[in-house]
Amino acid sequence: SLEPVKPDYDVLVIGGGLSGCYACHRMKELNLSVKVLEAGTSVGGTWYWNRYPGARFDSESYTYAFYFSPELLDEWKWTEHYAPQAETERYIRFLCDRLKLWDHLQFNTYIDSAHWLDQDRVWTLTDKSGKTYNSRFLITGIGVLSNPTLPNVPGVADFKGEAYHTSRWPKTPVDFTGKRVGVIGTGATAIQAIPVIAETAAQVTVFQRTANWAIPLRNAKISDDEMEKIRSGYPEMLIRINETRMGFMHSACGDSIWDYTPEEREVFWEKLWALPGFPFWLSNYKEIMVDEKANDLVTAFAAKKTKERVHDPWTADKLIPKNHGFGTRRVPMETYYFEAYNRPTVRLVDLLETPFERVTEDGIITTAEEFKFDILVYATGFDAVTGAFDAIDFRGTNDHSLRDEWKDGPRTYLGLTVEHFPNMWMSMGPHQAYGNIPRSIEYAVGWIAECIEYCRDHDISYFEATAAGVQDWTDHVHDLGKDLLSNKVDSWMTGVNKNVAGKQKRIVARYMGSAPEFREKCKEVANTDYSTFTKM
Ligand code: NA7
Repeated sequence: SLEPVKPDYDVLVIGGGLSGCYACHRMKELNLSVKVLEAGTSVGGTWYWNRYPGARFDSESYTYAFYFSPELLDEWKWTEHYAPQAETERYIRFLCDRLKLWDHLQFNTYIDSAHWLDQDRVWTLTDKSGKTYNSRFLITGIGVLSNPTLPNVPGVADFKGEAYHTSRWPKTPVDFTGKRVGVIGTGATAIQAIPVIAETAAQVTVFQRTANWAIPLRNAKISDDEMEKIRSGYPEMLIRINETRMGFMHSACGDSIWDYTPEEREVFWEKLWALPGFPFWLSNYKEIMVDEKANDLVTAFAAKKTKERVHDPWTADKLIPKNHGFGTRRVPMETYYFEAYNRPTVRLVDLLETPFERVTEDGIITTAEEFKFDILVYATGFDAVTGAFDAIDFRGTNDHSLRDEWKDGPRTYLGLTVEHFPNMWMSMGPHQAYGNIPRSIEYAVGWIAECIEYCRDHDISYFEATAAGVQDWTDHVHDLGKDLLSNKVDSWMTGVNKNVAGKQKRIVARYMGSAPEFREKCKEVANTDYSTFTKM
């Protein structure tokens, strides 16, 4: 029609996870009208969808929350060093209560398309039911790992028993007691779920394609005394997590592996191994993620650790990755994962030896065997990073399609904006610093909020990344990643998903400079009055 489209809102936010909630808060603070559109029936994003058994943080709870409000930090009590899903979901609901976000959140709203109307300088979003929403500005908070994928194996729809993707887990807990369970996948999710499922199931068969390195989480409860200490330590903790490369509390060791004897390395690695969580990965010698020789040494140490824990030698050997070195894919943290295979009820099937033929009404057939199951658990991961964007038909100026724009890999400016997509900002889009995600979200959304405030205060109704900006940033991100062993391996971190057409080729999905460097770059741009953007 020729009638100009008036925005219903100043700002629309897609996604009611941590990004969406914080964006909502910041927009409210600016007195802008804001609506958050969320597909689920409530808030939480990742922590709403992933309620599978064993789901929990791999990072210390008290570093994985928002730090913007000392009051909120002070009020909240974590009960475990690595919080389980239910606690995190409660935490996010607590944020919504305290920040009075509920009225701005709309659930059961799955956005299909987001189109920019050039003439009106308005974003118009359409949900699955055909309802539309218009705004001046658009923020995406659609997640890095939010678009789940099922295996591309024939017959997946034929199975008549219970079947769940771990990221679409039902709210009523699944009862595994006495059941024959097939688990597909051995990523971070499966590694959390398998030991818990094995506690009650009659039989667990794990179908593994690629083994993963995993290290002990060593979770523990937080006592009231400990929580008091954590609370009084928040100001120092904030300084620390702002300094580290990935926003975690663990700093890089910085030492060269070649300055130490094999015996000294062994002592150092034993020390790191005994620590809870990430240190063995993040605080290791500086070469392990870039130098294959160094990586081989740490890989041999990790392999020895796995062998010691699994009784059956065939299974132990299969659980040790052969095609990628330690740390080159996202390292899952585990709680008695390897010991689960010592139960007589748990069996590993190597899909490289005996691939799937099909899923049937009552089980799975591989090239070697027919399996009967009551329950199938698909821990098969996500169309990651760009996948959540591909699921929505984003159209920018002159009908530019984001899917087309990114078909050979994402192209962004600061990981926050895209050329041809004016007035749109991404929280946790590709080419952003990830690491400790809530830290990254707090920074990205903060930057976006200041940018929108600038637009408001300067009557800017058109704000767009330039071709030059996008080229520079994309080159920079590629450059930073070129020596990384993790960029030479297939994984969700390199955008590879064998179940999705067009996702077989590796891309540079993540910014791999340090978080402080990322923030510095973004700050420089803001400090020049966003001079590297087109503003009208
Ligand atoms: P991941 O880490 O992507 O793991 C998915 C797993 O599912 C992985 O072992 C895959 O094997 C396996 N998979 C996927 N498709 C198939 C088919 N078709 N056949 C057999 N096996 C398959 O996802 P997660 O949910 O575990 O973890 C995601 C992130 O969440 C994690 O890294 C943390 O950051 C939090 P493959 O490796 O592709 O051979």
